Amino acid sequence: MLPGQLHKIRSAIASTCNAALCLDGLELVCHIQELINWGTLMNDKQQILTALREEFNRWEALLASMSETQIAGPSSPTNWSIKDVVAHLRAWQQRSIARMEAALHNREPEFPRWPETLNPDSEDDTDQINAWIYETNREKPWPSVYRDWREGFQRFLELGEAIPEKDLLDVGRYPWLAGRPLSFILVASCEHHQEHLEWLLPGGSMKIAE
Ligand code: NI
Repeated sequence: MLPGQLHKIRSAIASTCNAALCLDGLELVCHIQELINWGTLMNDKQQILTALREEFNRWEALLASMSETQIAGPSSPTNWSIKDVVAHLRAWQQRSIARMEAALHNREPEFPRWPETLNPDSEDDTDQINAWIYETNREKPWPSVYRDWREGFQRFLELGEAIPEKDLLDVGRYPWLAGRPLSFILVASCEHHQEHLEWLLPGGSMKIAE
């Protein structure tokens, strides 16, 4: 998919459901499914996991092609470094991992501690949460940010493998998903990574701070 097409789809999503770009899932993906016709993919565990692995490999290839200086700087609140983007993806992926762990252990999700005044499931708070994630991670060294993101992604894939397909696809399986199947969480994380990667690649808009 061309970056322009993706941006158009993102705009359509934003206008039809007011979903923020960086939520980890629930409101957003139903519209993505309609617009990108992910219907087939959404109903096949191995296709979802293959798409996630390919996305992981694309990020790994990009990061391997750059020096630490290129990745880590320069950085400002309106122009994130690639390190900031990876830390942003890692932060939201922690919530996605929490949902997958909950599904595996048949319990409620135990989310990472974010500011109690902000609601990660509300678009109204997304900008503030993203600013908080940025400030919280901006001083961390790249090797640490990279390791956390990489290990998190691998854990996410392991969890996807460990959960039976029927549980991933069953709409009513997990009450805390409010009528969505767990597969939405996998696809949403894949899509979030894809979106930020598209912005970073040549021809992308370099609009990385959302
Ligand atoms: Ni984002």
